[in-house]
Amino acid sequence: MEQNNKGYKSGFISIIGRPNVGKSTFLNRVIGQKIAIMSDKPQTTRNKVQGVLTLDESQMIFIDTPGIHKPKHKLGDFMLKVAKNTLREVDAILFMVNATEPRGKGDEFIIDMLENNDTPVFLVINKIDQVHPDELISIIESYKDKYDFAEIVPISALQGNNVERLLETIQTYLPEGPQYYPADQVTDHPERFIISELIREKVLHLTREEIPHSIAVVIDKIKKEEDTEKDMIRVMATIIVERDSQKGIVIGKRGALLKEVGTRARHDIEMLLGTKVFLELWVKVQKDWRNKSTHLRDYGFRE
Ligand code: GDP
Ligand code: MG
Ligand code: K
Repeated sequence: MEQNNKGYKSGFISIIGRPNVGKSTFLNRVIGQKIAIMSDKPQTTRNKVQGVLTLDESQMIFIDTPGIHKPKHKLGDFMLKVAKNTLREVDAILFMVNATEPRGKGDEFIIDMLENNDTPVFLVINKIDQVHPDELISIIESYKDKYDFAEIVPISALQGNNVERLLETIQTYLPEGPQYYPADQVTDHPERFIISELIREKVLHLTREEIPHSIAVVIDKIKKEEDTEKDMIRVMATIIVERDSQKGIVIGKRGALLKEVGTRARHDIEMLLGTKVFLELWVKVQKDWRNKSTHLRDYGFRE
């Protein structure tokens, strides 16, 4: 704890909203580092990722909550439970919606979920760079009576409009508290998770629609190579798919696709860790892993 001035504020802020409203984009802008994975495909972010913003007067710990939606299978149930618990623990909730889309069932589901929650909820209307001010007014109208929002703040996470003001407003809601994390720390132990998400992102990008989001990437080992001249980190990871046919797709002709996944992921991991990386990837078939609760723990889903 480097700083414990009287009046210093700190707290946890959860970001919730339908897939693709811009939660990761916002977090990345605020933290200024690629810690949450951005993608046009929904549900790329499946676990809590914390980004820490340290300012002179406050420290904000952001939680990029997975897209909350009606559960379709066991993993969905699990995610929803994690999300609900998270929402009770935090100091503020940013409920992010897309200014270019009318209020939908997914938004209603989230609003229902917020019932019986004392945490202040901000309605953050994102992507205002894409709408006319009149449209923005009708979006606000369509939400404002649905919940007792603490604040309604329009922003553009992509272009940065009003993001500064949003941060200042959040600060006013935070309790007095210590600086939980050192100022130079932007994430709370997520290297393993980030690395697995970087690999998963590359697989999803390179396979387009052929490989569903049901894949998982498990980091088997991250180890410093002692016997090399330069600093070098060895990362061993396994890509888990559900069917043999998917295994074939991920490996590709003569291993070409897997090799490309490795090249791209290695590049990003090297940027993240700031050292040379040796990446070893395996592909494994594990049928129906999503529905096996016992396996969820192994894949890094914690309650
Ligand atoms: P998430 O699923 O809520 O985390 O959404 P992402 O952050 O992955 O963003 C989904 C898509 O919306 C990406 O293509 C982003 O570039 C885009 N996006 C996010 N914020 C904005 C914004 O303020 N304006 C515009 N025009 N696009 C945005
Ligand atoms: Mg996201
Ligand atoms: K996404």
